[in-house]
Order: sequence, then C-alpha cells, then structure tokens
Amino acid sequence: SDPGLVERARKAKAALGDRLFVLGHHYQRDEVIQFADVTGDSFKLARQAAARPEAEFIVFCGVHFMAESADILTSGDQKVILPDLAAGCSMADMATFDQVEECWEALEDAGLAEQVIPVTYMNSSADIKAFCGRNGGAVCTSSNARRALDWAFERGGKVLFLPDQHLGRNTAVLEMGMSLDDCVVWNPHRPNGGLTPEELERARMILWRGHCSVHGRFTAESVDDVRSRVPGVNVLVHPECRHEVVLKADHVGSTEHIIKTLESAPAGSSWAVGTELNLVKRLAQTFPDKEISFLDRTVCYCSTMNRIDLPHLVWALESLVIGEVVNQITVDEDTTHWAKVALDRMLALP
Ligand code: CIZ
Ligand code: SF4
Repeated sequence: SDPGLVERARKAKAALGDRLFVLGHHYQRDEVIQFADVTGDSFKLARQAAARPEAEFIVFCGVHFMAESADILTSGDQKVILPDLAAGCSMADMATFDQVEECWEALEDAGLAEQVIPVTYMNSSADIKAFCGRNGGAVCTSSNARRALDWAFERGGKVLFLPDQHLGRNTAVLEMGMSLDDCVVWNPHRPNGGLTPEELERARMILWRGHCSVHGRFTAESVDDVRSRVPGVNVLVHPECRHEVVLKADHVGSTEHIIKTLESAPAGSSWAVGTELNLVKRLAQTFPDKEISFLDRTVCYCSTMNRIDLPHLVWALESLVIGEVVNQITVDEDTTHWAKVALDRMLALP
C-alpha cells in the first residue's frame, strides 16, 4: 500500500491515542487490517467495542450492519464510524423491514404467527434485529445458530430464520436432524412468499430467501475440482455456503472456527477453504507450514467489505483529528432498545 498513506494513518492514530479504537473484520484488506487494534468476526468485534467504554471513537472497518451492532452495544456518547458508507452487505439488504413485516402479517392471517419464533443472523440490519426482539425472537451468529434454534424450538413449533437460508438450512438439517422437507423458503418477491397454506402449516423452518453473494458462489463442483487437483486435501467451508457444498466438505464452521482449525492442523496438511478471499490469503501467509488454498478461484472478494480501503480509513481518521466526525452510524433509541433485547437473548444462551 501507498507509503505516504500508511504514514498518514499512523500519525492520525497516534494523535488520537486512547480516544480511538479501530476494529477490523477478518474479511478486510491487509492495508486496513494493519491498523486494527483488534480483529475478529462480527460478533467478537461488537463485544470488543462494548468492552471499550473509554474510547470516544470506534472506527469500524467492516460493513454497515456491524457498525450498527457496535452502536447498539456501546454507550450513548461513543461514536461509531464506518469509513465508507457504501460498505453494505448484500445479504442484509435481502431482508428489508417492510418485507419482513409483510411476511409476519401473512403468518398472522394464517393463524400461525403465535407459534413462530423469529431468529435473525447477526448479518441483518438493526431494524430486523429489533423486529425479532419485539416478537419474542433472538439474534444468532454462525457459531451459536444451533443453540439459538434449540432455544427457539423450546418456545414455539416453528422458526422464521432471517436472512440467510443456507445457515438456517445447514444448521437445521446437519446439526439438528431435521429433514429438507421440514424447511421451506419464503420468497419476499412472491405473494404469500410463494408458498401454499399447506406448505406453511407443515414447515418447521421457514427460511428467508437470502444468501451471501460470496459464500453462495461456491458449488459442489468447486469441491469436486479441488479434490481432483489436490489429492488428500481437506475441504473447510463456512455454513453460509449452499447445503450441497457443506455436504461435500470435510469440515464446516464459523470464521473463528476456521481460523482455529487451521491453527491446530498438522504441518504439511493441505486445505481448501471456502470463505472470503482476504481471510484465506492472510491465513495462507500466517501458516506457511500448511498448504492453504482458496476453494474456488472463480469466486472473489466481498466487494462491499473491500470498499473500506486505506484512502477511506485515512480520510476518516484525519477528519477525527481535526474534530470532524464523518460517517457516523447511529441507530435510533427504539430500534436500539428492541435490537438489544434480541441480542441479549443470544448472549444469555447456555
Ligand atoms: O463476521 C461474521 O460473522 C461473518 C461470518 C461475516 C460475514 O460477512 O459473513
Ligand atoms: Fe455480506 Fe457475504 Fe459480504 Fe459478509 S461476505 S458482508 S455476508 S455479502
């Protein structure tokens, strides 16, 4: 990265000292990650932000829903900043508040809402988390989805799982022993979700029709190809991948699980990893004694994660130095309250 910009970022960070805390998501570019005070997945970063009440400014190098979660979990006077406001998440955008309300009304009209517990993945907007809080539901991450679903099924006969159909299906079928027939997909662009009343009545998991535009691109052929190219390879994928990909893989797990698996893998072992490319490249550099490659070379970076680059970070930091708060992410009070209810239910899971 540009040495001039590196120097400017370093200076601005030094000038802000303890007033500043920089969070870096694992999928961020190296040029940005080098300035992170802590790295992690979305959940770990939100908790890290909450554990820094003395920091006046939290610069979140990640995407919009993550900055919202940090604002929800930090105190009122802390300011959360997203260096580029165009860093959204296509998965989170696949479930808008109006669409989810419409789905809920349809469930009410069908007399089913009372037995449905809404559970949303962390990768969703603050108003979807608040919707879950208001309607007796919870948030989950990819590492506690199973526990969150167990919790939900103790309270209702059905779950509405938002917005990632793959995480919902993979957890229900591979970890909880449900069948594919127990799952239906709610398509927000079709009347009644594209489902018949009988299908809704019978379903246990109502999966929102959302997916990650990175993880959703790995295919069963990606796995077959890498196995034919690399004999003895271990295939390790994230549960946001399609069901058929996860079925063919050797291991499946959250970002933190992927990192730990590679950390403890024997030297000389070989791995094809199905997750975001910035992270896979960094892991290959971090563990040079293992053969770590990307599951499918036709899949690329998360384009919105990559919007946060060094020029944007420098701009955000230098603005703070001169007393200008740019790109602050704020969640209104009512949404914060109900989103926190849903987040707290997750934090209380056994
Ligand atoms: O940080 C996370 O939890 C993940 C898996 C992020 C993402 O964007 O998929
Ligand atoms: Fe969203 Fe997927 Fe990008 Fe994560 S990797 S921010 S889920 S589009």
